[in-house]
Amino acid sequence: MTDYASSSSWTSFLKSVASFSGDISSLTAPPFILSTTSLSEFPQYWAEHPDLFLESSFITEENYKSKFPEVTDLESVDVARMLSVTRWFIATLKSQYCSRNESMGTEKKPLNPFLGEVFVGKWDNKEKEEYGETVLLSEQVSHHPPKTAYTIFNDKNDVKLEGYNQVKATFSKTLMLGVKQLGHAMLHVKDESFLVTLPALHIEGILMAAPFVELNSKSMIQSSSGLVTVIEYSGRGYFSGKKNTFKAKLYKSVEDLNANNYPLYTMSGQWSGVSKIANGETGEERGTFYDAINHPTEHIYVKPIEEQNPLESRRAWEKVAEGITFGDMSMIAQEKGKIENHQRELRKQEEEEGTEWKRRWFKEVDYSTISANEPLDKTDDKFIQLSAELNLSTKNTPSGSVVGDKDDLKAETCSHWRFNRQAWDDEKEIKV
Ligand code: 0T9
Repeated sequence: MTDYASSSSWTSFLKSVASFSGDISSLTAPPFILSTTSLSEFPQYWAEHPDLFLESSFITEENYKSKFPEVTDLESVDVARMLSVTRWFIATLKSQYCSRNESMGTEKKPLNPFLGEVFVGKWDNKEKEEYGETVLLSEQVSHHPPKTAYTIFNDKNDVKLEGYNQVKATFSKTLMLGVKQLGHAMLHVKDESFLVTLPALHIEGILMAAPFVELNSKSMIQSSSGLVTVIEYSGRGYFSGKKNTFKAKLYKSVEDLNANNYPLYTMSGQWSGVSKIANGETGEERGTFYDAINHPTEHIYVKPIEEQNPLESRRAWEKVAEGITFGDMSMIAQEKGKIENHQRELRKQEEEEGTEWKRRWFKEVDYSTISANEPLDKTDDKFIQLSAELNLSTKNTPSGSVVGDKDDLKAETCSHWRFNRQAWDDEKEIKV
């Protein structure tokens, strides 16, 4: 334990939490709990294992059995791809939810991106020619409330991920921060699509100035092949005495899931450690599913700051980040103030001109007028169809909400952010 917990800056921060309005960015926290990384960078966590991100695209009718040698009862190439996508997803969790603790000792409050902030980079995978380049583009498409849209694509192997992040947070009386994620992610691998719902989480350890994430609830991965995986999370003590545990079940169809039939496979263990795969009916083990310890992450390549555009995250926040590193409150306030004033100036100007900040690479799609039976070319993605399979709400609800539940009934809009590839192909100023 550190003595941060008893510092006056922390106790006064905790007092300010009592009057929390729902907007975490408005809380002024002491420098030691501030991260020098903006939330616009978080989408990189989806691809810090470029091999697993791409793996399903290499699985074919001819080779699928060899991809999971210990799973001797694999019945089809679709199942092999679904296992692969499930493994990729499980492998992203350690980056998504543990990496700040690993690099900085605790979870920290990320920088709150400004409207139009972008973060771009790539994994060039030079050592593996067949991988080609994997590119990440992330853009802050809304400031109030904060929303970050992103895509990660690999043209060579026809793999694309797109999605957006938005959270709703509430402090409980015991100073636990409950967080619901409102966005979703979609993975497209050649002709197959997967809808991924995002788990709810909570931040523990705030009182002790040592915050960390625990996942709750579940995630679903619905494939256009009909296969579906349900992943349930728990923290210490529920499934076992270990932290970061999960239980995943891969079903042949949503009908099997709803009828409580046996899954094809169950995967369980620690997502930040080792997990095993077993036959879903007999429980017979089929070897290791994923071992996070033996899979170091590969970090994204980002251009040096001197070569970055002023809208690029690390360049824009450079001075604020310096202030945080020095623990210099007044420098932080001054440099943050510059960014905020500039943003206010822009908003004022737009209001006077009757214009709006132009989103760079993403567009907002209103799904309220599109139905599940509509021809696919009306939407360029399969969000509606895949949601319908699982009876998921397509409204702006916490990820994983079901049609007719209380969040679905309360929500009014169905607007989601999608990548506009043409806009990126036409991009002249920002390069990866
Ligand atoms: C999408 C992820 C998300 C973003 C972060 C809640 C949180 C902001 C959102 C959900 C990523 O794919 C996954 C991981 C971690 C999530 C963050 C953890 C966290 O603490 C922050 C919130 C906004 C805070 O900074 C709370 C302040 C606290 C650390 C100090 C009291």
